[in-house]
Amino acid sequence: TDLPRSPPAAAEPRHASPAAPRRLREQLRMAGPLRQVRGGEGRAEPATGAAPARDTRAPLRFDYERFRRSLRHPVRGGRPGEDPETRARRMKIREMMKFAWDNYKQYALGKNELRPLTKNGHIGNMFGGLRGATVIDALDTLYIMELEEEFQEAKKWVEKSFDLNVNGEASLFEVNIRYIGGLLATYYLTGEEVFKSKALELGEKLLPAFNTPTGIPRGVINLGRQDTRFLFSPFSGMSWSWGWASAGSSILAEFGTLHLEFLHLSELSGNPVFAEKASTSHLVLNKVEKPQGLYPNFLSPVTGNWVQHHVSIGGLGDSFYEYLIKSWLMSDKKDLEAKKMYDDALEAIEKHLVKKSAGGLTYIAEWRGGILDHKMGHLACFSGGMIALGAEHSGAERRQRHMDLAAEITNTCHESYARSDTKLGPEAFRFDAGSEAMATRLSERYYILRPEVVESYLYLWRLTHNPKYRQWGWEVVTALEKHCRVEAGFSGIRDVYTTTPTHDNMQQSFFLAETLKYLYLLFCEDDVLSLDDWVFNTEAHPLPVNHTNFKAAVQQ
Ligand code: DMJ
Repeated sequence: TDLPRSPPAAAEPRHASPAAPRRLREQLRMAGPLRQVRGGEGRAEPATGAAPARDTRAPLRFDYERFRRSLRHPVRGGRPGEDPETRARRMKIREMMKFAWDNYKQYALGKNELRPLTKNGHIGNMFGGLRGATVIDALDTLYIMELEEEFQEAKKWVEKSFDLNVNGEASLFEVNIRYIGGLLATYYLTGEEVFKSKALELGEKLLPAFNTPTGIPRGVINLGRQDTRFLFSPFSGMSWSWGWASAGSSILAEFGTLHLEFLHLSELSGNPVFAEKASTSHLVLNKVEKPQGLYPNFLSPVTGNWVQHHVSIGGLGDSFYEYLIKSWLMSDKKDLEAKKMYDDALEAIEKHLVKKSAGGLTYIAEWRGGILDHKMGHLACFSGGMIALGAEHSGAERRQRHMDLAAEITNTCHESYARSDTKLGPEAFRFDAGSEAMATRLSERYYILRPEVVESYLYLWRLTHNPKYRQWGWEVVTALEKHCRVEAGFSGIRDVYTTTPTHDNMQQSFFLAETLKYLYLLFCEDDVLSLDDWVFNTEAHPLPVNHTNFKAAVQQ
C-alpha cells in the first residue's frame, strides 16, 4: 500500500503482552524455529501437546550452504539458445538499472531517493532517520542483473555507512518491506553475513510496535534506542497510529504485510518472537466478523474491531491479500490457515467487488459501507499477478475461472496504459460517467514509476507464456525511456495524458527494487529466480520458499 504521511497522533502507553500472543509463543516454543505457527499438515506435534525432544536444543544456526543446495534452480544467468531479441531487451533493461543506480550514486548516495532534475538527494520522513532506501532496495536487483561493480558499491555502503543507530518515527510497513525485505533477500542470494545481521538488528527495533492490547501493531514506530540506561529519547521504542487513520486504527495492508519477512527473521535468528508477532494478526482477523466476508481496511489495535467499512484491493488493503497466498506458498503449502483466508477473501471479492464495464473491461471496485466506488488504483493492478499465482494452485474449475479473472484484470490495467498519450498508466482510473479505464480527476493523472502493472505481466507471462505480456512489458520500457528518462536518472510524471509531461523530480526506490526487476525477469528464462524456489515480497525482494531443508536444519 502507499500511505499519506502526517505526524503521529498523541503517544499512547505501551501495553503488556496480551493473551493471544502468549498462546502463540507457547505454540512456537513447541514448534521450533520457522515451523508453521498455525494448524495444517506441517504441524508434527502430537495432539497431547507434549513438547518434542528438540524443544530444549540450542538456538538454531542457519546453515546457508545447505539452503543453497536445496534450491531447485540456479538463481541467475542467461541460458543457452535463447533468441537474440529477448536477450537484447533484457540487456536494455539492465542498462536502465545501471543508469538509475549510477545517477543515484553520483548525486544522492546515502539519501533515500534521487531527485533527478535537481540532481540531489531526498530523505523524506517514512524511514525514521534510516538512510539509503535506494541502496537497500537496489541491492538484489543489481545482484540478479550481474551488475557486479555496482553491487559491490552498494554493499560497501551497507558495510561502512548504513547506520541503524537512528532516532525518528518510521513506518513499520515501509521499513519492513524495503529494508528488512531487501536485506533478507540479499543475504539469501549472496550468503554475506552483513545483510543478515543488519536485518536482524533492524527487526529487533520494530518489535515494540506490537505492544498493543491485541498484538496488532501500530503503524508508526520510533526507532530510537530502547535501552533506558542511555535515555536516548523519551519516545524510543514507542509506537503510534497514523494521525490520519480514523480513531487510532491500524491499516490492514500494514499489519497484514509482515509475515514473509518476519518468518525469515525467526528462521535466521532462531528466535520465534518475530513469527509470533506477525502471526497474531491472523488470529485476530479470524475472530472478528467480516462484513459479507470482506476485510475492511481499518482495525483498532486496542479492541480488535473494524473502525470503518472501506474495502479495497488497492491502497490500504492490497498486500494483505498478497501475503496470505504468499505465506502459504512460502511455507511450502503448509500454512493452510493463510490459504483458507485467501480463498475466502477472494471469493467475497469475486462476489461483491468484481465488475464488468459497459465496454467489457473487468475491474475490481472499492466498497464503502456497502456502496461501490467504481475505481481502480494503479496499486490494485498487482492483483492480476496475485490471482494468477493463486489460480495455479487451485482445483481445475477454480483454476480456470481465476486464470481468466487474472488475465482480464491484467488486460484492464494494460488498457489504462494503452489509453493514455504516454502509454503509462494513471494513479487511478474509473468506470463511471462514461469513463473506461481512464483517470477522470486531475489529481489522479500522475505516474510515479510504479511496478504493479509490470508485476502482473511477469506472473501472467510465467504462468501462460502468452507473448503479449512480453510485448506489453516492452511497451512500458519504451514509454519509460521516452517520458521518464531525464539527464540524471528516471523521474515520475505529473500527467500521463500529455506527451510533454512535467516531471515530479523523484526516482522512487521501488523503481529499482520492483519495476526494473520485474521487467528484467520478464525477459529472462523462468528458472531465473524461479517461482518454485522464491516468493517475492511486496517490494519484489525474493525470499526463499521453505522447502524441507529448513526443517532438517533445525532437527540436526
Ligand atoms: C511499493 O513500495 C510496494 O509495492 C507496495 O506494496 C506498494 N507501493 C509501492 C509501489 O507502488
